[in-house]
Amino acid sequence: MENNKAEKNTRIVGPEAYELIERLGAIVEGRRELLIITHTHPDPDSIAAAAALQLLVKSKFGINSSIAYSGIIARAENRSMVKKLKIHLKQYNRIKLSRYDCVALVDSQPGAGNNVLSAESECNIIIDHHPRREDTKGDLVVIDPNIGATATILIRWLEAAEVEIPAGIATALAYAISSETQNMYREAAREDIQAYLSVYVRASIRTLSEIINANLPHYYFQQLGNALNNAFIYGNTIVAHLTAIWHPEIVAEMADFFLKHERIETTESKAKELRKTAEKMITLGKKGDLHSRRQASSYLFDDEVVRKLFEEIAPRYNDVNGGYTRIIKGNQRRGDATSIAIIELV
Ligand SMILES: [Mn+2]
Repeated sequence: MENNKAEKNTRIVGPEAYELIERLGAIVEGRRELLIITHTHPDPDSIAAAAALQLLVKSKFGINSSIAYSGIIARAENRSMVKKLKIHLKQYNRIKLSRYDCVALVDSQPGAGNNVLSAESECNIIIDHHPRREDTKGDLVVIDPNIGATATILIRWLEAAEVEIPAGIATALAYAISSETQNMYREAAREDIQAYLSVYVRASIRTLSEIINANLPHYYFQQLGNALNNAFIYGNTIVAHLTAIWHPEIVAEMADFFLKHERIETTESKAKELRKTAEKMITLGKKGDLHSRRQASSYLFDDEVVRKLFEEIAPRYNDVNGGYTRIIKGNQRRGDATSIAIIELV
């Protein structure tokens, strides 16, 4: 009974969708070309949302667009997603900016740090599900932090605009929602589940499975091996020494991997506190005398961690003073938008 009631209250195509599409049309109509910007290192949600927006403005308003990212597509799953679904993304530094007279940003906001736009950058259209930043402004700003994926907003619009979603884009959107919400497991909104189901029936299940089970390159296993060998638990944080990394994205991949550990629930602010302690501990470890060891024990409680600190970790930093750690942001926790972090020893 309860379920039925909720079902009626939440519709994929809400009346507000029609109004927003009309406003979108007023912005893009008559333009030469739209530039759609994703994350610097685009994740499935930003890639799928960009592809869906591209489809919407083309089908509904006849406007061409390009999708651009400024970093690299690092994860094997994401590489496989754009390759298999033939989603065309351009390198931001290779495009001619003067060609575009309208700019959209998906799954982020100017100045958020994970995209090429600064807070002062002109951006016409912003579609996102992260908490609204104070200085976010544009001609059309649609931000819904109660939704688990930007892809969900775009699916709602495509349906309201009665645009047929081809299998490739349906597959991208389905993968975006499932990866963003960890298979609907992590605080997906009812809208996300409904949107997922509506694209899932149009998606290529085979391609979806090929993306999820993408072959992982050798460096992934090398990095994972290093991380596993060097990681230790401190409180409810995993501290992992990753040695030389192939690309910054790999750190987030490792952080995601370690999030499966039952004791990990560190938030960014806790990680910042912990960082101070970690730096202090390494300083004690470098001194290496009995007094320092006792001081460290009173903080760390776990003898094995103290041993590891004094015998394995601290000696690595003999030649440097300070700056031993770096905080890596992992995925954002849905619902309360707390950032999960992992501390890396550099
Ligand atoms: Mn997202």
